[in-house]
Amino acid sequence: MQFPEGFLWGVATSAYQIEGAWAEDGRTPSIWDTFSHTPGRTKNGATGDVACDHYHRWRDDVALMAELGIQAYRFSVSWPRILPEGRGKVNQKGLDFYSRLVDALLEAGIIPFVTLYHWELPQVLQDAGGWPERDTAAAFAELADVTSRALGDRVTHWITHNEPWCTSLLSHQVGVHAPGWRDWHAALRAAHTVLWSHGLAVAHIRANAPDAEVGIAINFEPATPASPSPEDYHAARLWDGYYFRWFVNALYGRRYPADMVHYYTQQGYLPHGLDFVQTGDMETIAAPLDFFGVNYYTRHIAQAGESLDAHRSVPNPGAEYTAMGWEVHPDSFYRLLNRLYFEYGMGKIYITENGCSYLDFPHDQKRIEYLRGHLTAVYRAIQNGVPIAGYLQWSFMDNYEWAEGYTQRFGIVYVDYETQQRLPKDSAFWYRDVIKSGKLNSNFLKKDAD
Ligand code: IFM
Repeated sequence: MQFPEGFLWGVATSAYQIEGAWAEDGRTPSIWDTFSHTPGRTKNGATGDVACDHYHRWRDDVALMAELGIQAYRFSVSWPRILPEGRGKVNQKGLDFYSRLVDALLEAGIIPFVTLYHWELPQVLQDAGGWPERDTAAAFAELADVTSRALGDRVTHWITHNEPWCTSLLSHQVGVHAPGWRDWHAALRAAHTVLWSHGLAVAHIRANAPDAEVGIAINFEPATPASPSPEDYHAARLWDGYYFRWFVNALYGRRYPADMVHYYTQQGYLPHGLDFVQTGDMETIAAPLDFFGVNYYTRHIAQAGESLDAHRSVPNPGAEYTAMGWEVHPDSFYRLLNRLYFEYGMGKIYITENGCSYLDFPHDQKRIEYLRGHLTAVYRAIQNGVPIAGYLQWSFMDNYEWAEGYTQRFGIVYVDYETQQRLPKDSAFWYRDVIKSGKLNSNFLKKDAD
């Protein structure tokens, strides 16, 4: 399987998961510092205080990427490093860090993809109400402005938000991510502010970096009914509205899906309807984009009778599961990519995240099989005409997996947290060879499609 000429091969990380240096050079705490320092919130009480110490080791990390032939690197900026008070006063030291990183990447021939929000809301903004409040969107627009002014002369690929579903529902309704709320109404308000702030940010990036490509990274867990019964079908449709259509429809000018507005209202999650949506918001949210970022790891098997609060995919006996307990299902990825193009007409897609946690080191054959299977799905979708322009593997190196702390390892590069040594796994060399040839040997099996 030969990938098209110019297909971009890269890796991805995010600031809090790798940087460390949580209180250095003027950075103030984010909601993740508060959350991870609160007993009982993360596995073994793990924090991102040190993480991979990338803040001090970035030069070596870029050099290793270059050695592996990586062509694009997606990273995020830490909001409280750049705007320690959330808005207003700019911390030049914070901006300088990212500016140096961008220069080093460009010098190594690696294209930077900058994500503005990968979950590090400054704690001061949380104290003022956080994402459920509209003012937070105005503050985010300021971050977009300041950052794109500073880096827009060199950064050609921008991602406003990473996984708005996680920022809103996972963090305010399910409650396993910072700030750890369990409040449906707040979660739905947060989802709206996040989406609206995305549209505001797009305008700033366009003004400061007119030639750059701008997009957003959305995460998916495509729903499959557990059986062909109408009840299970209905459960899958509900999950689809909750996870997929609420976000994608709004971003693509279709507004919030009527069936979900009805459902949420019936459940009492929208006690005053969509009163938080103001005139013009939906048009701002649907600002035209240059690309659509897809994050995919697993699917969701839905069964009647389960509420969205239970948040549990029906187990699939005999299937392969990763260390996260996520089912390996490349065919759902293939179908998702087709749906995005044939149903929504995305003009250009980047896979902004895809990967798996396995603890094996250095011989991580299961990761190689996972990546091969999912790249095969990408290849098959391209054959159908789906315009996929690149693939950013998650993650370049093992890192802080949020509430899971350091118990999960998503990297193609192993990190020894005692010594901070970086040790490429077999998958890193495998990926290097794929990049070099632009070619893949298939492991697609008919059974994957069942
Ligand atoms: O580590 C996360 C990342 O921060 C966002 N997407 C999913 C990854 C794996 O859980």
